[in-house]
Amino acid sequence: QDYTAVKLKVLEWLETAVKATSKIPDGSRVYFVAATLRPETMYGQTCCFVGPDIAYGIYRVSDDEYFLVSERSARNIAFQGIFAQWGAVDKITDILRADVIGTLVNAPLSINERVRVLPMETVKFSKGTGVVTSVPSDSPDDYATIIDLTKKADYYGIKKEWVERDIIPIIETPKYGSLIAPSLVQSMKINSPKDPKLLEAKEEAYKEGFYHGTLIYGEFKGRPVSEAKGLVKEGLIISGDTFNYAEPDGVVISRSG
Ligand code: ZZB
Repeated sequence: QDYTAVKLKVLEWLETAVKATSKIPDGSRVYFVAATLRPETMYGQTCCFVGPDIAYGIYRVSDDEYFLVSERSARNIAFQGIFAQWGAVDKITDILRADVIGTLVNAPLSINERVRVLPMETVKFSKGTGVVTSVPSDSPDDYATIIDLTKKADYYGIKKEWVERDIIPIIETPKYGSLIAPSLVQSMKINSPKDPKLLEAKEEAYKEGFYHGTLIYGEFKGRPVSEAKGLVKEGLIISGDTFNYAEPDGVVISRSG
């Protein structure tokens, strides 16, 4: 699978992260790195998700740059010429999800420039970087999670205002209007982030968005998604906000690593 890895720069850690992040040299940049298949939707990011029971770490890229990703993906990144030394992983510290919930990060290109790190129960340890950037306008999984987090903010120990951000229309489709994900979640009567119907909703959203969608926001407004995808991605690579991240197919990796 070929992903675009999006770098969300840490602007402010919460108190809970102080201990875990104490080994990061002062003045360094730390990024939550999210794997996406939809670079053209980055305008609509509203938060950044981390999953339960995933071994996360902070990894050294260079003296003043660090990535927060899953342990598993750090080992993949090491073989893609991103870290200082080919094949070598330099972990500064382990990170628990509880350490980083609420961290304030910068979401490149998004209308919501500053977004929070929030919990998502359905993040898989075995896919991407274990960090997911949330686009509730176009991802049914993200929309279903946002609804759940809003309802149960106290339970998750998060602030409502971290979740309730502007969901702006970025892609227009003939079938679902300009908010594909909310439209599908409502019409399919999906009311939990664990609803199995989300798989079908995701496939439908991918298909409609890609084949029939038009970008209605940003620099490439008016272009079909199939065309805009590459253009947005190229811009993000040139600006240094993303890099290509490939994942080996069909490789079974044990949980303990
Ligand atoms: C932003 C985005 C915007 C995404 C969208 C999708 C959509 P797939 O299709 O199953 O290969 N993702 C990435 N890593 C994980 C993970 N470890 N666990 C759970 N979800 C993950 O999955 C690729 C997409 O799933 C990625 O693209 C990411 O969310 C999420 F409008 O990034 B995406 C219709 C989908 N729309």
